[in-house]
Amino acid sequence: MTTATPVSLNEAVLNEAITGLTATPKTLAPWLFYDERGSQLFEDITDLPEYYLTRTERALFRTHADDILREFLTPGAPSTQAFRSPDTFTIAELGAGSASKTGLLLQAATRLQPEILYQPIDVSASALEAAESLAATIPGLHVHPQVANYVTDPYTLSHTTWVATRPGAPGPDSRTRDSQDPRPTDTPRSSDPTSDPTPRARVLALYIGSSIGNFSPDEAQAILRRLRSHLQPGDALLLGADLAPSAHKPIATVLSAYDDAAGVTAAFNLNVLARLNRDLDAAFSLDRFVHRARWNANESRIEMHLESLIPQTVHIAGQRISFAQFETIHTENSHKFTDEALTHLLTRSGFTPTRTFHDPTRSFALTLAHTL
Ligand code: AVI
Repeated sequence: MTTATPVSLNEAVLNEAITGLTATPKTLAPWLFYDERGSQLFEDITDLPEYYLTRTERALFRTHADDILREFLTPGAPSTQAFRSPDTFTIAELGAGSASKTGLLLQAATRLQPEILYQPIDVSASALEAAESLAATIPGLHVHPQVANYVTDPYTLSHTTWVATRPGAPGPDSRTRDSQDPRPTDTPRSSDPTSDPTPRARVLALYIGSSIGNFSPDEAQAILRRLRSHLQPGDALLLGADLAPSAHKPIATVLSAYDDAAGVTAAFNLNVLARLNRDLDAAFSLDRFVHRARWNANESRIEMHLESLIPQTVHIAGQRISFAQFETIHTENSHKFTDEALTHLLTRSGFTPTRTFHDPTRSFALTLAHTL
């Protein structure tokens, strides 16, 4: 996959369009989906009856939020009713979006620790505004957002509690801090006020939503290795991934999640051409292409393509792009994992998987992996 270079967005769209559409086979990178219209269509997809991923992962958070935190803080310890966190911790999230599922975990976190710092990282500033608004509904939650592309941009993960750690410096939560809070911002907070003035917090990093599936195996490893380099012993990753078809999960179920009856995924896929028309003044006729979703068993992935219904030529920024009838533009891969493949990916990225939470039909997995 090609990612946006640090030029203007329109230039990045143009580079991607020309590079991808003059290649053989033709491709367009999936980041092109997510303009304003595409982001709305993706939100609509997550509510579709066929798109089981979001609701299954949400149900896992609803059922297991307390177990996930207990396992993060005390790996392997038996579940006891009266659990107290042995350490201070903070929660970070790559590609947080609006963080609607994460709210369930954050709520559970505030039952263990009265104040919790949440560090969402996302390329979309408007999505982060929605993540920030969680602070209004979860007492004790402090949100420190970062606008960054976690694949290409630098990002940071704080290992301190939510208050400022340098005298006089604004704290990580300075944008969201409750104005009623009586503590001065340069007062570090710790369960033991006489302890280290910059108390270390363990980090639980979330990478959920099966976003990992949209990258090639090498790219996925690079993303996780980079995340691992920000983590320290005692930290952990919670990875959410869609599972491969199995005896409990027919291929047809997976395929229909990417080819729904209402045509929302088709509209999402075709929006990439509409975006090229809008952003680059290209001249794609959307009714001359159709959405195709295919299962590629060798690569264990759903592929999305746009197929040209007729032979045609389209002009983009002075370039002629010719299509044969039935020729496709490959727009997305969505890898589906076995538990073994997830273990392999995590291990070679420097993590030790410690526990996996499955839904009853083993459609989706939330895997907790420690840094050890
Ligand atoms: C964002 N990502 C995890 C989605 C997926 O399922 O691969 C994107 C998507 N493409 C079509 N439908 C949803």
